[in-house]
Amino acid sequence: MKQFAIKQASFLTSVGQGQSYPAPLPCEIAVVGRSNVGKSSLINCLANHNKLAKTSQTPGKTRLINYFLLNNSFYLVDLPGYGFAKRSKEEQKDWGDFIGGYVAGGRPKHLILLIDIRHEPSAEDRQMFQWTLYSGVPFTLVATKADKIGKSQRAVAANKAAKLLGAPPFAIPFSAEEKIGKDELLARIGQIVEDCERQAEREAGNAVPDGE
Ligand SMILES: Nc1nc2c(ncn2[C@@H]2O[C@H](COP(=O)(O)OP(=O)(O)O)[C@@H](O)[C@H]2O)c(=O)[nH]1
Ligand SMILES: [Mg+2]
Repeated sequence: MKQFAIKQASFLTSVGQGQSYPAPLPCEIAVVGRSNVGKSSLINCLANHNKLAKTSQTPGKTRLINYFLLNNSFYLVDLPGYGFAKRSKEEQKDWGDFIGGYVAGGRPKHLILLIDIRHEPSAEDRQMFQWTLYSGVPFTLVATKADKIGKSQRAVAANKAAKLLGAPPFAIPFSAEEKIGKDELLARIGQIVEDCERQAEREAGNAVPDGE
């Protein structure tokens, strides 16, 4: 099978709470996970671009939904992270309303859920996973920072993290730093994009022309 490649990547826009979203495309894939899990690094790695999405040593900086346009055909979306301890209850509720509204609103066709390969999923990771199930949006689990553990342990640790989340016990071990799992995740994204485009064509084909 021909490897799916990212040939073009650009930042499109940031959307804050209450602001309007860009015109939809057939495929929108959102990257979800706690602050600092490696969302922005994963996007940069996939896009072959060091500074497309801002990475940070300081967790919890991003309060915006960042849209990236890839291959001039689909959106990859960097969602604000959760689990930032210094946030007030009010801020946490705002985050929940914003992201919950986004996920339930029908825009994302697929969620890439990130968990740290080294840690047991947090209560918030598990809650996010429950939301995902409830939303019905298909998802792929990715276990980040796989370079931090030995090669022979990666698959086991990734699958264990997925299981602890309450998910089917499979996650793709991934490292932005060492490009581990990049080809596997790109192939997955290629499949998702293709499925979305097929679905869009079907919907266009089924549309009843005016006056009939
Ligand atoms: N070792 C290692 N560190 C990573 C990896 N991905 C991200 N990081 C580091 O984790 C921190 C948070 O990454 P970032 O992408 O900003 O996380 P985000 O808050 O989820 O967007 C940064 O210091 C990154 O350099 C990885 O694959 N391996
Ligand atoms: Mg980020």
